[in-house]
Amino acid sequence: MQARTPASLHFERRDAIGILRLERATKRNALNDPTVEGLRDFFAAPPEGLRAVVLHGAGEHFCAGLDLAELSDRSAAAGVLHSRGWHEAFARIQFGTVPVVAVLHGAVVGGGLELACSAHVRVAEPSAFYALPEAQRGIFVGGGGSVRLPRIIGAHRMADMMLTGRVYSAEEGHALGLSTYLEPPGQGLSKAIELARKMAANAPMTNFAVMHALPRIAELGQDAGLFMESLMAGIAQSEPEAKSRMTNFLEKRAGKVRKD
Ligand code: 1HE
Repeated sequence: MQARTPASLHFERRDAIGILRLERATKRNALNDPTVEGLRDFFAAPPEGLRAVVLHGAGEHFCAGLDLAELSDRSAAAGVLHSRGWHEAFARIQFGTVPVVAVLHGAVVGGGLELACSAHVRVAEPSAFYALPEAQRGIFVGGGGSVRLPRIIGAHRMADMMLTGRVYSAEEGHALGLSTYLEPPGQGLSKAIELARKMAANAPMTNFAVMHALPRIAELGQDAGLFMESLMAGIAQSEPEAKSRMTNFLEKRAGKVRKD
């Protein structure tokens, strides 16, 4: 059953594309519990027929991270469970049923950066900046940052960000792989929608393989990785859609690969 989104999340549909907006601009889209639970529930059961999602933020910033107003007098155990709740929500994004493109502008900090890292593709605008101010707040990352970020920029750079409060600009973040598209001001969303449409046009089994097999294969040693790749390749090519797509190309009914 499809979940209702909380007021802090705005959902709009354009055919097979879903556009999900963090809708708490007055608090710089800081992630409170209802928002994290809303993300979890949305990605656990996306609306029927949705093939890709664009995630972006209202106002001047993508996301200011954890809602610090909620960091009350939690016990250690309650803190662990709170972090596990974020893990569950962000895993629903990374290992869900639809590929996700995040549009990054303004602050992409703390839990906001952790959220961005759970998306499959990141499009940045020049206003984006990246930071992990957890050390300044006396806390640690808890939304999967220590697992996902080192795989993108390296543990040494993450340690630098946390220890020194280093802030990376959009250009620096782009060079490090925090984004794979850097668009002119105000054009991130339209680019993300364009990319989402391309994803939505892929065979579902290929998108499944990219979302679920690829990150796991990347964690394996060469021998096991190559074997798992072969298993996934065999499954994907056996799909009727793969057969018809290949026939379409051979019979000149499908597009060629062209550079832009
Ligand atoms: C917030 C939050 C927040 C803003 N929680 N309320 N994250 C941080 O340490 C980042 C803290 N935020 C900032 O550094 C700045 O707010 C921004 C650079 C993001 C934006 O600056 P600016 O000048 O546009 O906005 P502002 O005036 O600082 O904030 C506007 C309002 O949003 C203000 O509330 P108001 O009632 O005074 O209007 C701020 O208090 C509020 N606000 N950010 C709560 N984060 C799972 S572990 C993850 C751990 C973390 O994410 S740690 C990092 C937390």
